[in-house]
Amino acid sequence: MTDPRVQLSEEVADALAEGRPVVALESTIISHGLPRPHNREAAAEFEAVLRGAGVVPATIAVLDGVPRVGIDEAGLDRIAGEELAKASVRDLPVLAARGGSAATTVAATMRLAALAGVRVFATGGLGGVHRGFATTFDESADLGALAAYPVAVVCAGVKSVLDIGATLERLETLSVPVVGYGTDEFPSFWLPDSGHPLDWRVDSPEEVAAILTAQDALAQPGATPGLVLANPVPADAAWNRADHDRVLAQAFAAADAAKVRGKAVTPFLLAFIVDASGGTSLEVNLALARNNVAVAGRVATAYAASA
Ligand code: PSU
Ligand code: MN
Repeated sequence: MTDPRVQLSEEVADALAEGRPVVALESTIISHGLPRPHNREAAAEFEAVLRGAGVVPATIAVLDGVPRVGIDEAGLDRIAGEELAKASVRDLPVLAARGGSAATTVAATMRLAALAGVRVFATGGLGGVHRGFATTFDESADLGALAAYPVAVVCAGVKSVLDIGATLERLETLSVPVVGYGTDEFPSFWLPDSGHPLDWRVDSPEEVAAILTAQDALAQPGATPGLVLANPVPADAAWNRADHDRVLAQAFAAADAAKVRGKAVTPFLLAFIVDASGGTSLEVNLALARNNVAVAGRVATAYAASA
């Protein structure tokens, strides 16, 4: 068996030891969320955005049984180029024992970031409660991870293919703080709004850092949740609402007509949406992810400065 312990890149280990800012990056968005070759370019761009701001990127994945926090160029090539499995938290021990490789979801990325001591994480969108959950019980393990690991996740909300209201209810039940970054409303991935108001809004990275510091001070060992920093897609990069609504309605109708069920529904819908939008949904996806990475860099910098 390979060593199942988390392996930090030298760069990440040094930065953490010296109290310099580090931002965790998810690998499932690279391997499953974005098509080739855009995915490899995006992986490089996210890291470059952070480095340009003096922040150390820690892309997270499991390679040959080793959970890695901070991945080199060859590792990024593998994540973008290979047909990797998608691993959530429950898959980590099996992969480690078998020497397997996988991209990590938000949940698994949070777990490994927490083990490494990385406090801030950027992704595109969170997993959540699926439409029809009352009969399928389909709810992403991302929500349970947010309740369990002290990592702040900068995201553009959840995709409107999920049940946004139910997702927010579950986050409340799980005692996960949800804070709008420059917004009073929860964003819905491709759109900056969703009709769901938020209780808390911040307008600067320093305000987020203050909340994280307070969360650390109030921490109960083994029971400290993460935080959702809901960062809307910039207005000039958002999808047009009418096109969004039209394409989503077409996607749901097509899934129904093709009798797609269960866990095949989301991949079907997302592929349909990229296609039917003529690539617009992909451009919006890249823009919001880039923006989340930039904001996460500023938050990690403010948090490191306040420590
Ligand atoms: N949302 C996106 N793109 C993604 C995902 C979510 O807009 O690629 C991925 C993330 O890795 C997230 C995972 O953690 O899907 C949730 O999957 P599941 O519902 O199977 O837990
Ligand atoms: Mn699921």
